[in-house]
Amino acid sequence: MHFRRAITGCCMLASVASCSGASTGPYGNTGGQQPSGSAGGGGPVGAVTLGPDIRFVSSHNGSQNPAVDTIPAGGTVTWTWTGSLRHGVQSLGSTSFSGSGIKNAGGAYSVTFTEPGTYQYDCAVHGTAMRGTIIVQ
Ligand SMILES: [Cu+2]
Repeated sequence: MHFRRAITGCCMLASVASCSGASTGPYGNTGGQQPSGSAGGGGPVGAVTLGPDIRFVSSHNGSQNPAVDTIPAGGTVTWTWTGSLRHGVQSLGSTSFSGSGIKNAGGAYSVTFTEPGTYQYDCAVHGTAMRGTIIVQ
């Protein structure tokens, strides 16, 4: 059931590449949500994780359910599946984008947003219990 593949080597590479000061990782913040401000969660703009439980989390500012990310037009949002639950990025409303479909843990999905607007989404599995918003400027 458990695929070990090159996960260990991959993770080591990833941690070296992304370990620019945030040694505690994306969930290392003890207080839950970060205060809104320039410091944020320290991650890149447009990086959102799904899970490990029922939540979308902005790696940039720590916001969750909804995870709110603001990106420039032409910017890309990448969702990364964590934990063991299946999730899916599902666009809501009239300003829509292509959803990911339902993916297993370890999946990733990216969308480049060219048109300014506010894009609401939720989880194709968990519905509005998991929500996010992308603001494209
Ligand atoms: Cu979900």
